[in-house]
Amino acid sequence: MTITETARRSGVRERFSAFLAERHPFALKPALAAFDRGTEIDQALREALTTGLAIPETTPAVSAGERLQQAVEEVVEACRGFFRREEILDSLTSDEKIEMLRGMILTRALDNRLKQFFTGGEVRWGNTSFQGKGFRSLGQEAIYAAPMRLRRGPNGDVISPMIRDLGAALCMHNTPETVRMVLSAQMGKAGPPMNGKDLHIGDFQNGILPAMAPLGSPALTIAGIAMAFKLQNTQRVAVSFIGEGGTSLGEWHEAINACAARKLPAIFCVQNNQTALATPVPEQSAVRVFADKAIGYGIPAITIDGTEPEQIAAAFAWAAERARAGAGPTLIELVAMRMCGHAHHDDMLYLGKDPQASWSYPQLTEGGYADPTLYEFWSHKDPITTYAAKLEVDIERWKREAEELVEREARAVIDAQWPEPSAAREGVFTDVAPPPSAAPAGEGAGPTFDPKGKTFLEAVMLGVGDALRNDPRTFVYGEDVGGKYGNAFLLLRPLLGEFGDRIINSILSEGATIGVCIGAALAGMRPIGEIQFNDFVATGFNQLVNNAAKIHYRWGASVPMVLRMPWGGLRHAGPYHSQNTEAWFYRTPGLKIVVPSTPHDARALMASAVADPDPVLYYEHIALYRDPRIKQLLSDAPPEPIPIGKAALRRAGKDLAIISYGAYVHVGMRVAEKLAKDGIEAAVLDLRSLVPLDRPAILALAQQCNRVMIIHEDTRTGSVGESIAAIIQEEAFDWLDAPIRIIGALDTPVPYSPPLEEEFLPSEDEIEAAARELLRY
Ligand SMILES: Cc1ncc(C[n+]2csc(CCOP(=O)(O)OP(=O)(O)O)c2C)c(N)n1
Repeated sequence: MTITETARRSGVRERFSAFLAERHPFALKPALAAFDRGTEIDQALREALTTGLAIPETTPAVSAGERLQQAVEEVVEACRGFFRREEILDSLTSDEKIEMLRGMILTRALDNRLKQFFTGGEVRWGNTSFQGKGFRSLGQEAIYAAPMRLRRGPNGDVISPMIRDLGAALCMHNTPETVRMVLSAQMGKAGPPMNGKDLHIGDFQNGILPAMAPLGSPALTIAGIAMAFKLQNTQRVAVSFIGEGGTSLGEWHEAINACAARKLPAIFCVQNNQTALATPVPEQSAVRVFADKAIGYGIPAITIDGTEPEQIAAAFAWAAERARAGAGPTLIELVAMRMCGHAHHDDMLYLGKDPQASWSYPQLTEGGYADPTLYEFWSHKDPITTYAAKLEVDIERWKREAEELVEREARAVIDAQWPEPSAAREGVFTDVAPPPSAAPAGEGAGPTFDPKGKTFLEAVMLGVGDALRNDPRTFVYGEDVGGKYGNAFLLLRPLLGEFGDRIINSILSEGATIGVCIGAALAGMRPIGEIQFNDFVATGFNQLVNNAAKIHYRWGASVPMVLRMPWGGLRHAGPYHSQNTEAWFYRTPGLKIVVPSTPHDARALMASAVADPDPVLYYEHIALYRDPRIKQLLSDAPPEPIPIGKAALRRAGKDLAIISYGAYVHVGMRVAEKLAKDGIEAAVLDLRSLVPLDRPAILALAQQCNRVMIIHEDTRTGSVGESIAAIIQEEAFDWLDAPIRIIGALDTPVPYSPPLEEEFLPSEDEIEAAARELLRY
């Protein structure tokens, strides 16, 4: 790296020194000396920082020389990055500079108008004013510059603004529609993309992933979008924004780690605005600077002034170049200060007095919780006035124009319709298929059990193989699924030869597994995620219930992903490898759940799940994997998909309805056979899907048999069985001759030792006795 013309420009030496002192202080002296001499900086650093001392290994099998060389190369690379950013700075055109200035002005005009909406009472719902809920961005408008050199527009890069990033969103698509979208989101009016269902902003068509309140979650969606971009080889980049408080969230760390480990094309931006909601930086983290968090993930990072748009534009352009070149993610920390409350209602508490919307910063008064010393310092660094002064332009006319534009859109929002109340019921799922009809006994049930057939485990594998073969967008992502291994049960091993590059090891993180699938699905892939044991889904819970489940309802996008959930007990595997987690998600609107009980259904339901436009949890019972009693001969060709939501009547009968799913279908069948010996005809309904539930099949059977027993392996309280019983008693009470009986496991964790687990689980004998008692009622 030689000193270029760019590096000779005024101010570069100062910035270079500051950069080194900030990130690589021990390299400051030699690097600056080389800079002053005009000699090769790389070589100078290598000579100065590499020592010939004979040091033994640093840690087992790692030589000191190797470690030192890595560290030196890191500094060399960082210096190259600095000069590349200087070149980019040099290349910013006057049009771009004017756009950044006007973009910041528009951002502030919009923020002011949101504040006016909050205080003004212009929008009324019935007899009361509706203020809306919104987040302020005063002091942080320079974020407008971040996407300046990204690929903007449809099929370009994708950013995930945090809740207050109006500026970044405006830059991605600087149009009156975006202004209206922001205003409409706060005011809950009909209009894209939220149509009143959420207050956050976004426009995915134009590369703006709608923001989420759970602050860490979108970082994982961004990791998934970056994964898709890499698999699609499109040279697109995905960008995550978060506040310094949000960097304490595990999901954010998981996202960076997932991207770093596979060098995905992503950028992570931390906006350190000095306080989270009310928690100051020193109480949030012990790091020196937030950029240091990157060290833990082996990616480069920089800390820059978050009020300097040119520095910001150059930093993101450089990070995007790295990402497009396959060098992986970069962390950019922007330091600024929030010059307003966290949200409109918080201005009063932060500043001590509710301010009027204004072009200049409000006074901090006594009683406000903002730090007065910091506030005083940052009040001299208003990004709009400083940049206008730097460009030597008069901005009064642009302020008026921005105000006029914003006002036009605000008026349109005031006049806009409220969403139709009925819309509250719509949009949980992408497809609006009518409820399926009950399947008559035997229909579509697949072949009979045959010891020469395929196991349940092989059937799941075949289903995954069908999906990989049929659709190049499909890939598998989960812990230990790839390489030479093929998942914890070796289920995927037969597929590794043919599809090894599409069976991808995730990092050890359920949040990342699920989040990456969500993002990849949004970006056009068809991911099949795997949770090694469904018990561990708890550490990815937020991604399922707050992200995957809500996207379609909130802003209309489909999330076509499948999440495989090896599941259940009966194997003496203890409290963390045996649970039934289906009820956790059964009551979360937005997630479909399938629970196959036979090899045929396992393969056919995999086909349906992969083809489905919504997130589908695919529960595969581990105790069925190698159960020789339920093998089935399967054809080479993929089977007809089974519509999700269609139950199967495994056995016809008129005396008792046994309703079950998963492994307990077979227990139900065995009990029915025993009862048949006494002339009792018990029907067995295999639900096959829990969401949507085949209500017609359940109700028809209840009406036909007049006695209903629901059996499942899950613990009893709050179970799917209790929910089904409630449906039957509400809708088929008149047909019942006896109370509905629900049999589930004890309301305890799953115990390990064989006698304990057997006590915990409902036994065949217990179920048979309950059935006979019910028949006697
Ligand atoms: C996971 C999560 N926990 C808590 C909150 C409530 N909350 C909203 S904003 C906020 C502070 C965020 O601070 P920071 O990440 O620094 O961003 P800033 O608001 O300062 O821009 C909190 C705690 C949330 N939205 N999400």
